[in-house]
Amino acid sequence: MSSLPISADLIQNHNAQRLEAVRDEYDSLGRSLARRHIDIDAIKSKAAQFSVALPSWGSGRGGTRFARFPIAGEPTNIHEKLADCAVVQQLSRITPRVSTHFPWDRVADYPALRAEARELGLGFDAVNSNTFQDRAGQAHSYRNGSLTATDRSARNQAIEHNIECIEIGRVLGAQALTVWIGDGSNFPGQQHLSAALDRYLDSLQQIYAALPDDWRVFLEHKMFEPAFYSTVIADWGSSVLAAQQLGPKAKCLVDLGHHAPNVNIEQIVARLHRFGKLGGFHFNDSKYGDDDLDSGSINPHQLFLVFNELVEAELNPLEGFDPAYMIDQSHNVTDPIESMLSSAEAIAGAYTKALLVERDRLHDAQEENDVMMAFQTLRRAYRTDVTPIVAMARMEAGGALDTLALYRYSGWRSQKARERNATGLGAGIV
Ligand code: LRH
Ligand code: MN
Repeated sequence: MSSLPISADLIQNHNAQRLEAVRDEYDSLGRSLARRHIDIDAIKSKAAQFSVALPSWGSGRGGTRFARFPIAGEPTNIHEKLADCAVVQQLSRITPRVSTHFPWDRVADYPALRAEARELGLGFDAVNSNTFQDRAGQAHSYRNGSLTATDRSARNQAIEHNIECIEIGRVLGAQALTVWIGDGSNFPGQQHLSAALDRYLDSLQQIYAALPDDWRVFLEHKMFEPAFYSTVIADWGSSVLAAQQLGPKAKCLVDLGHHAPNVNIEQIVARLHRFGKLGGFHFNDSKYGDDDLDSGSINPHQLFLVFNELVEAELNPLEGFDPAYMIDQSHNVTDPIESMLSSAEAIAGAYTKALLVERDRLHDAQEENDVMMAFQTLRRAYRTDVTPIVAMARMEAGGALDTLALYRYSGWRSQKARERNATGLGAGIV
């Protein structure tokens, strides 16, 4: 008896009703791509190897500082979060790992949690530490910073928490720690900008020293929020210099929402790859600030251009090139499972479009400064609807041809609304 959340028969019947139409669209796209000397089956097998991790914190409703509006049947603990992530994996087949966050996902028995996840067809990606909130009974507050606090006791407490996250991650089978801190200032003069960075480097050196040999630490930069005048690791420049100073196991994580509007993020990706420091991604989308909206929902072209650089990087891999793909979103107005299904498909779609770029034609046009040919070569790939390729790869991996339709047909959320406790009103990201 499978302990997977959705019955295999339901998926099979669903696909049987839709396969002929998808097969027809796939074959027609295949003929069109063949005229571009592109083998659709080869693209499909590459797309089938793609995967992106889900954020445990994204399986519940998110909120803003103003409010959080819960939905009936949303998960209330890591066990229910894993079950919902298993629904996304079972239908999409491209989200086999969950990125956890501590102490939000704290349990008493981590070996049991690992076994529970395995039963659900899930593994664990990078663990996230949290020194941007104080917890009940905490000895030292992070109100004046954590890893960069002037108060050594607060710094040591934050360092110990990160080392504890590594220990938990080892038990869960993770191989990376993501460190994002909100440390910074709200007033000019409030913080000694260089001394704060020195304290950051000193703290990260101690966390780095606790990393197992096969682990990496991802430094996540962010321009602002919760600090609104200066942030210690505000941009990729500060992050890459810190990672270079720390050592080979330190890499940079690019959260798409952590940049000023219109920043050329795809060029940051190319730069971090060039210096061997491209560690991973937090995929989401935004229009103004760190909006944590669904990936590809606002600026799908940017997502495509980021993957265009990643495919270039795959073709020119540097030692250790193995970026961790993870989603980091706040689902404030949708059913989180529907947003994660839609976002995972948008991300896989952006990667698949980037695989369709005729690289030789592009590189030749770039060398010959044939601007319009270079642009049109990229645009032709972006304009291609790759839905049949991503759907066929998903179906062949045991997933659903129309994930949203099957999820709604499954009645999962209403069933969970009957079983699970209600979560309280409140505000904030989780
Ligand atoms: C900070 C951030 C970070 C997470 C948090 C949930 O904005 O992107 O990656 O720890 O969101
Ligand atoms: Mn993030």
